[in-house]
Amino acid sequence: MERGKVKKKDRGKETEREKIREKGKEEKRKEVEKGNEKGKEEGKRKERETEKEKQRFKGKEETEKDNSSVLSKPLLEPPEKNNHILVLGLDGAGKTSVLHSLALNRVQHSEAPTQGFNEVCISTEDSRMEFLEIGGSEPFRCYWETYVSRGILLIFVVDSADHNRLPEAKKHLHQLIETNPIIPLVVFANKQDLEAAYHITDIHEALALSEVGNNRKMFLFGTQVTENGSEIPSTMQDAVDLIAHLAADMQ
Ligand code: G3D
Ligand code: MG
Repeated sequence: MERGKVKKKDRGKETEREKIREKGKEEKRKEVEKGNEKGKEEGKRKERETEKEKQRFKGKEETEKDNSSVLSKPLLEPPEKNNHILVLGLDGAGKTSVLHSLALNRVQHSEAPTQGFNEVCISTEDSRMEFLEIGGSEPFRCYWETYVSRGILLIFVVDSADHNRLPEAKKHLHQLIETNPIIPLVVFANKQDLEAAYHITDIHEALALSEVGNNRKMFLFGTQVTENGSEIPSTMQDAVDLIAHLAADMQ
């Protein structure tokens, strides 16, 4: 009897243990399912992230492609060719901004100072012009004279509002034109949008352009690069046409 009772008790305990084991298994199963769900969610999230990343990358690639339509090629080594249209002037005058705006036919400010050389190609209906900007800061100025002696046209850009540096700009400009007695000169009196900007007649005087030489073709334009994406002023469009003519004459 005792034993039977014990057995019954034992069986009871066994059933109890059985129930606990079952409950444990059930909970574990639920945990695993929950885990799987979480895993699936995590997987989906990662997929979404990768897709977003791909889209971002594609966007970046497209932006880069768009910018490359400017055909701007920053070079660290001096280029070999001789038939460049040179774009020179002190650092910060706006050489890159003007050049990119002319190439795109839309205002486009530069994003960083030019370190070295910057080649830009502009194609019009009947010509293809290769521009070479050389950095305007001290370490790059030693290249100016070398290139001006083999260039076909000199575009000299000045910041019309930077009154203090106009004498320095004038000194460099006159050294350059002495190096090449026939190269035509186009001066861009840039940043005309700024209140402090000198009018082009004052720039003509400040740069002593009357002393440039009677046998040389010389032109002066007021230019401005204002809001990114806006249309370039008509004076800048006229300047491109003139540059194309001058370059064709020199080829
Ligand atoms: P550089 O190539 O001659 O060194 P950048 O000059 O084209 O790099 O321009 C130098 C700075 O002047 C840039 O500003 C650029 O946005 C600004 N700039 C260029 N052209 C004009 C203009 O016509 N008007 C005004 N208001 N600003 C101009 P950050 O701020 O990038 O230095
Ligand atoms: Mg530059």
